[in-house]
Amino acid sequence: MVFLAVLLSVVLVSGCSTDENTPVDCSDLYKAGQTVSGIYSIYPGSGVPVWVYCDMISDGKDEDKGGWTVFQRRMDGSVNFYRPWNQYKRGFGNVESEYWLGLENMYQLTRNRKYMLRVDLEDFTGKKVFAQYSSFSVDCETDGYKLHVSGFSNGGAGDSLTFHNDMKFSTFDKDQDTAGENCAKLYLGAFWYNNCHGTNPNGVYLWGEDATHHAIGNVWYHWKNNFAVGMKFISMKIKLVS
Ligand SMILES: [Ca+2]
Repeated sequence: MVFLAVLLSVVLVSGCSTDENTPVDCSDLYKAGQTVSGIYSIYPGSGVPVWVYCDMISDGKDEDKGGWTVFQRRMDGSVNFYRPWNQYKRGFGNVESEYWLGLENMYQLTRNRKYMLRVDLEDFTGKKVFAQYSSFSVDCETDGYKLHVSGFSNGGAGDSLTFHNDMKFSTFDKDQDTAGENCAKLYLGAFWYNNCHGTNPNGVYLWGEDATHHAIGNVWYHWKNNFAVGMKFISMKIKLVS
């Protein structure tokens, strides 16, 4: 009886640690009335809060506005994205500017919920385009954080990501790409490289166009049909499919 009481209290205590109102992602925050873009804490998996930038005002159809959880962002070259596996697993950078949310968080988010993906791009002349995908998920670490992305629709950017569908994630110290060489080392980034890439969002922040070293920049090939034009701004973000 005493044992049962102890067991019951343990269950109750662990039950209390999970607040039903805890937001899993920015979609939850948006639905709860948070309509201002900015930094929020979310709970992607194990009850540990993670700071993230929520985009609550993205353009597009009405149902596509708001509730976007940004998992990758480049905007001013302030953060070095040439980093090893453990950092891409856990996440790094500054949530106010440039950061990577972390593959484990992305797995935790997408394992139980269905998400769409939007990639926003801006060049150094101020032109803005985007690409959207109706389905996005990331497998667990044992499966190499494999990417699943499909359902492209064009916001002027063209499709540079379907080429990376079903690829595992690679860093310079963990080569899981389909090329004989190490794509992360060749192109100075980290990504779901195939053989090797159509976009390199975690590559070198080029500050514009530079063809000195082939395709090392934070480029999106199918917008410019050019591997030498680095973006001024990139953000990759996901939103719950309602
Ligand atoms: Ca390889």
